[in-house]
This record gives sequence, structure tokens and C-alpha cells, in this order.
Amino acid sequence: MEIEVVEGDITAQQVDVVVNAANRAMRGGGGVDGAIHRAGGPAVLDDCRRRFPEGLATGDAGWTTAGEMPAQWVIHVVGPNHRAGETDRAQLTSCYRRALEVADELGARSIAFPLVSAGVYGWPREDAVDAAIETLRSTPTSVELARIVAFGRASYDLVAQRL
Ligand code: AR6
Repeated sequence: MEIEVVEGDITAQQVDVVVNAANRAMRGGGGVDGAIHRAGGPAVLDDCRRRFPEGLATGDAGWTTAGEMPAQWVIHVVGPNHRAGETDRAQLTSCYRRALEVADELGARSIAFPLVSAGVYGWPREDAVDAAIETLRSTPTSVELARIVAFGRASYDLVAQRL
């Protein structure tokens, strides 16, 4: 699998799957989650309610429609909330591994990731980048392209350097 980085907005990516940095309730929020629900429209939340009545566990992933976005699916993952004391790194790497597993179930060939937990959830940024890259490199998958979407120049430079 090829791994690349771009600077930009995850909701605009022309890929099969965009990954959402969600929370356990899976009913929307701020950051990437807010942007994805705004861009995808109400079909995304409808699908979240229908397919995930109980939400999702930390470290897990599940798919919905991408609604009005160019992508076909959203894979929602729940990163650990470092700010709230969830500091188990295995829960963060699990988000990337589980997202690729779900992408394989869908037959997706391309997927765009935000830096899960690196915003509101406060995971130290350099380690969030390293966890993403390590896990994308080491997980067997039929996905051909993983794109890390960095929000802002500083994030882009950091990911490019770590790649
Ligand atoms: N495209 C790409 N990256 C973005 C975008 C965007 N449109 N917007 C923000 N980022 P965050 P988390 C970057 O906070 O830390 C929500 O309220 C951002 O700069 O979206 O996992 C959820 O509902 C950061 O680097 O996700 C949860 O409650 C990264 O994406 C909680 O926040 C992740 O930031 C999840 O927090």
C-alpha cells in the first residue's frame, strides 16, 4: 500500500473512504467529525443511528454512507481521549488497523485518514503521526492508497518528515 500526505480538508478528498475521528456516541461533534457531518449531510447521521444504535467502542471502526461527499463511505473510528486519561497507545493504533479491515470488507481501494486523537483528544502530535504511519505500514490490506490529510502547514511538514 502506498502512503502519502496532503494538506487539506478531509471532506473534499476524492477517495473511496474518508475516515472520521468520532467519539463513542457516534452522533457528531466538532473538528473532523463536525466537518464530515456538515459536508455529508443528514444521511450520515441517519446511517450512524441506524447502524450503530449503541455507538462504538474506543479503538473500533464502523462504516456509513458518505452522503454528499465525493467519497463513497465514511469509516468512523473512536480514538482514545488522551486529555481524559486514555493513554493506551494500542487503542490509537487499533483505529488505523480496524479502519483498514473495514475498508477491506467494503472492497475499498483508497482511503483518507485524519490524525486521529491529535485534536480535541490531545494525543501528542508527533506520536500521533508515528502511530498512524507505523500501523499503516504494518497492517496487511488490499487497500492500495492511504492518504494522510494534514490540517495546516505545520501538520503537513511533520507528517512529510516522519514519512
Ligand atoms: N480535515 C482534516 N483534518 C482536520 C479537519 C478537517 N476538516 N478538521 C480538523 N482536523 P479532531 P480527535 C485535524 O479534534 O482529536 C470531535 O468533537 C485536527 O487539526 O477532529 O480525535 C469528535 O466528536 C487534528 O489534527 O479529532 C470527538 O468528540 C485531527 O484532525 C473528538 O472531537 C483530529 O482532530 C475527537 O477528537
